[in-house]
Amino acid sequence: MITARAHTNIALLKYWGKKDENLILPFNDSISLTLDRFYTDTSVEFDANLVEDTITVDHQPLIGPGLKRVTRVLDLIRAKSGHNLPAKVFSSNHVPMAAGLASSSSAFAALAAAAAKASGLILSNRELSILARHGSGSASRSIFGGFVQWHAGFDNQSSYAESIQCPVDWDVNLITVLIDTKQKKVSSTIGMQSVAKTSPFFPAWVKSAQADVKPIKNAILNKNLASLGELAEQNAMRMHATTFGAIPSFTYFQPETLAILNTVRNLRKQGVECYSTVDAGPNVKIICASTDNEKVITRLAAIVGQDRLVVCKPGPGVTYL
Ligand code: 2P0
Repeated sequence: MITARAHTNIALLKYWGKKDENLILPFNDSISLTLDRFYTDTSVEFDANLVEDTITVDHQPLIGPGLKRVTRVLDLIRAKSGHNLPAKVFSSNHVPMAAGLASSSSAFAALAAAAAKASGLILSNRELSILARHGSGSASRSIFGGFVQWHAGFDNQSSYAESIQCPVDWDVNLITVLIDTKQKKVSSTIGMQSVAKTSPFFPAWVKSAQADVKPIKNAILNKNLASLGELAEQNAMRMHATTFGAIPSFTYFQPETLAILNTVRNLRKQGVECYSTVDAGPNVKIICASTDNEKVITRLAAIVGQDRLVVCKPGPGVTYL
């Protein structure tokens, strides 16, 4: 039995749309920060005595589309290692209670790492990233810690993530604002499919996201928080603009999302260097230096309450326990 731990990541340059649905190849590169606070532990054992794969997530048997994705990753590993044994998988997510952040990124990164090792395979992080990608695109990035780039690529082998900077040796952290902890109505998978097919803004999104790759990477390498934050916020707003143009139109924003976005802009006008990003849900993540946390938290706590704010630091890549 092998146990691996992987941490969730938040994209500062978003993955939003697949050019190949089967292989999970994105239209554009994406760049993320792996977080220290939220992670998944997954144990895997291949056992000839089992009749079929048994997958338990947070003490519940996994069913539906999630199960199909896990089986897909396990099948790839079985094919690679040349055995056909059923697997027992036990996974637990360590995120604040129903935070709406139980991201598939940490789940599939931990699964790929644990299952590959349990099969006796010795794989590089790049190979693990490719395997994790088949479970969920964003999981390709959670194999690595700190700042990470997922190269879109053009086929299975060329679409992988790699480290930009780890450890992160400058002061940048991320404050998560928990606005709605319920399951979202439009999943990321469905949302990105819909915009890629129907939103006239989608081609402009892909073009602008790909153009952001170098500037965002440079901002990270130059440890330039203002440049990184501005580019990340613009990128997130452009991603969400595609949803308004979709047929039918939809949005992940809720009234509190807009209130937080405005507050962050106002804080900036008052000289506090803080920037927002929003994923496929209503929660806002704020990028700032830890020296500004108190100012940001005081203002945000007045809107949502202190108990809905979680400060995250850069986290590590996948490890074995
Ligand atoms: C990201 N998101 O780059 C973007 C920004 C959500 C918004 O990656 O279909 O769960 O499983 O590949 O990885 C969430 O999408 O989607 C995501 P699939 P995934 O973080």
